[in-house]
Amino acid sequence: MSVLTILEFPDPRLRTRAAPVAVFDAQLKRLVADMFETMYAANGVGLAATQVDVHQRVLVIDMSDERDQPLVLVNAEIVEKDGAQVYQEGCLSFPGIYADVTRALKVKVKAQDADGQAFFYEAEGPQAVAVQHELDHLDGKVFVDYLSPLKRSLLLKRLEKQRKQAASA
Ligand code: GNR
Ligand code: NI
Repeated sequence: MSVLTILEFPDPRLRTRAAPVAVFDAQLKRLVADMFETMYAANGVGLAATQVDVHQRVLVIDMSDERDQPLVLVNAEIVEKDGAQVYQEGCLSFPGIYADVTRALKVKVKAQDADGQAFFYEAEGPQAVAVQHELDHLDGKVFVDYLSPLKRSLLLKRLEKQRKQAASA
């Protein structure tokens, strides 16, 4: 297993739309294992393959405090959504930047596991936020896309400033 490099905004590769997984082979299982290792190493609650420059519809989530509830969704599609919630989001591709985003409160997804077995998964609250945030990455979308232009430019300036400070420290 390996910790992979996470692409950071404004890397244009984050705008790539991922293709469906067609072959459920050892290479896919290796990708999933590496994505979990990368997510845990970065203390993230989710990771989309897009963020590690693999443009296939694979996402991993673990919202548990104990970091022992790995969930992998391959070729996930939202089939139902309900309600709304505002949640303060962060993203491993925007280190140190947080902003409130409004999303559905509940989602039901149809997905496949790493063996290609289809299943339904229902999430509510923070879990539902994570699923929607990761699915957006697979479509080349990031959380700051939901903000007003003013708020977005403020946060992106802050990101630049933090990077400069980190580089000179
Ligand atoms: O680690 C993460 N935390 C987080 C917090 C609030 C809302 C969404 C997230 S996902 C993020 C990891 C990440 O960037 N996944 O794409
Ligand atoms: Ni993210």
